[in-house]
Amino acid sequence: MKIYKFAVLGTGFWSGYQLAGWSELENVQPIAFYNRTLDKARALADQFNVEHVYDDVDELFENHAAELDFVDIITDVGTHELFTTKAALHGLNVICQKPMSPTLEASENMVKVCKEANVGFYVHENFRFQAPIRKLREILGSGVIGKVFKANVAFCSGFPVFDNQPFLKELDEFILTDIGSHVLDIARYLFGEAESLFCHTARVNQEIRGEDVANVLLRMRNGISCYVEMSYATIAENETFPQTLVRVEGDLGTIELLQNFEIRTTTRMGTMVTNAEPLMYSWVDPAYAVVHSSIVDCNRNILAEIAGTAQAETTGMDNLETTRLVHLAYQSAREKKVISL
Ligand code: 89V
Repeated sequence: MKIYKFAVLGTGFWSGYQLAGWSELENVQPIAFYNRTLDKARALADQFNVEHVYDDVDELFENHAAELDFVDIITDVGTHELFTTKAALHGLNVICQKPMSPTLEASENMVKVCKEANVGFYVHENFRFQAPIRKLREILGSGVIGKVFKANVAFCSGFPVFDNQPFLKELDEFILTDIGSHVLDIARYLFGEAESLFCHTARVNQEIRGEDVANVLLRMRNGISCYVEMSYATIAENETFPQTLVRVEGDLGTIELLQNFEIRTTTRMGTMVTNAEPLMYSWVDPAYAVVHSSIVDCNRNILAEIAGTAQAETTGMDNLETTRLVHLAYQSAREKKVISL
């Protein structure tokens, strides 16, 4: 069995979970870690029995590029383009956390650079791999609710996300890039591509730079009206973090993905209840369960393409469509107008 060797760039809050996710797959092995603070790289390396740590990414590539199959980029978004370019020039496949980069132009350039270097480029877009989202799509695909005419995809929370990820406070563009990348991707995964959008944004929390509320109304190419809402300013009796709730209405019925992974499918015959709980690996933090669990399935899907056994869903090329929605949503909010795609 071939073992696929990889380097991790960035050993912050998310990397431990990403690595735990990789450890669920038997044919991968981390070889080297880079972090701008070497001590942090060493601490994670000790945890995952990795020998080589660097605070100079070029040195890592010089010493290990020949034995690596891919890099997993988990650094802050401002470095994604540079590190992707460096890895591609060393002939390595690239996996990058979302969002790809701060601008659409840089994201397009990352896709181009990897294409020219003939390496695979994948965005670690894991929300569409969540167990309840997969199940919901399966039910939708069965045709039980008939022709869909409208939908709502919602991520509205008051979770103190800045406690674990303080850098999010400093982003000029926050929730559409951070959560919009996920939930707009879910909208595409369930309903296909959009033909137009309109967006409102707001900043409720005055201690952050960017917006923490965004409401995006999409008209999909197949005619579905899809309302995608996101908020980190929502104080509710039932805190749903980090779940995305979905409601889909068709001419024969409605599917609702509710809190606690319950999917209720209602037709004129009655309501069918399906439970779609995520797999609870031992390393999953219960506060992030459904997201952490989906890391494994996203990794498996990307690795299958690197190994040549399947096609990855979240290629850079595919994710450019989600990235475009994020940036057009900002444009719509700024210009107060409907944007055609
Ligand atoms: O997956 C993410 O993008 C994280 C979250 C806190 C939602 O899990 O920001």
